[in-house]
Amino acid sequence: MAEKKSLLFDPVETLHSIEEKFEMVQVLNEEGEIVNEEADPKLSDEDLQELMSRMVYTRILDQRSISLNRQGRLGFYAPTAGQEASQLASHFALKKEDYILPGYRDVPQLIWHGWPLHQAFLFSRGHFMGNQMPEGLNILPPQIIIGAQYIQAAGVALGMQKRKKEAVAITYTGDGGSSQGDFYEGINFAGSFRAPAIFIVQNNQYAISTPRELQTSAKTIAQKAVAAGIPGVLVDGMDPLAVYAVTRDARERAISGGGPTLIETLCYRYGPHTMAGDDPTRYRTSDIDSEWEKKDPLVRFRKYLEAKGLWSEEKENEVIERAKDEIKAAIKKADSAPKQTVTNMLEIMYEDVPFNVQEQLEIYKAKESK
Ligand SMILES: Cc1ncc(C[n+]2csc(CCOP(=O)(O)OP(=O)(O)O)c2C)c(N)n1
Repeated sequence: MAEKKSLLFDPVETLHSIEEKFEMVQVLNEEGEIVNEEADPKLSDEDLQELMSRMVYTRILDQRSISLNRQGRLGFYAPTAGQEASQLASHFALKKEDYILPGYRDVPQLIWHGWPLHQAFLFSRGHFMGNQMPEGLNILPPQIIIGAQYIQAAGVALGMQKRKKEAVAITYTGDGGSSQGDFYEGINFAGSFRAPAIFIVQNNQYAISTPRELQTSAKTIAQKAVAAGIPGVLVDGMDPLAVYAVTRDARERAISGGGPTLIETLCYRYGPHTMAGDDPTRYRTSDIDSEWEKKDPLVRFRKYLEAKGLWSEEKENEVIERAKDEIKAAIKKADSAPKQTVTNMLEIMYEDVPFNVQEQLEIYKAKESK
């Protein structure tokens, strides 16, 4: 029997020492106090108020979308409450030229990038007009295939690099998405070409009912960046200032040739996975819910802004009323879209329609013109 050779290093020790380095970045604690002066992005008063307005607006949009879904006036919907800092503060660090490759829960970032609300509602209803993005709006429709957007983001970022654009491709998936092959291929490929991409994993603790602990034996998802040779950051996803600072840095690194970054935002979804029958009480306890509610991004940001004299109940109510009015107008506009036909679907699918589809197209045109 060969003599057991000892390695020059201890791989278990190496693993642990790497894992320990991925500490969570936090700027604002649960009490709304700055705990990391150095990392404070020092946003202007106007920017702080704008970011708060967007988070409040989006919480209302979430509540309204849930009730519109229950009334049968919306189709597919994935609730967003609890993830506002992860979604909106990361988006706040972007520029119009940046490209967003979202997952199905990332409607808020698309709205703030310029996706008209009535189109988001049409998307939810599966109406083709929801996916006809306005010219110059750099977004793709929300991806339903888990993780597929990671590969597409690597490609879009590479395209931007080749065209010498000063812009990034940003993509979002969940903790479940980080177990997909596409996730690894995307971050590895982008790293290999130093493509200007930002890969965000919103770790909201559950992939439908599968808890984060079952997803991987890695201590953090951020550390998966190491194997791709790119920077990885673990950030408090309920802290808008930390999420903003980390994404801003990743963007700067990307556009200055430093390649992609993987960001894991620790957050929580308060609602069900989607409105299609998920019941979170079957896999989460109310104790876990209340632990996370204490970390609420809106609560801590409100405290922070109020202490600075930048926020009030009156301001918040103004945003709530505006959100309600705009949502009402947008759903009315979505209602006035023409009824979708099979012809519509077949016509927009191909540039050159294959003969067999052409045959079907003729049949449906005849049927639908009656
Ligand atoms: C490739 C693929 N496999 C399975 C599904 C079904 N599915 C839809 S959502 C989901 C869980 C995703 O969880 P996570 O990535 O953590 O994102 P979250 O919904 O929590 O935001 C699964 C398995 C899918 N849409 N695509």
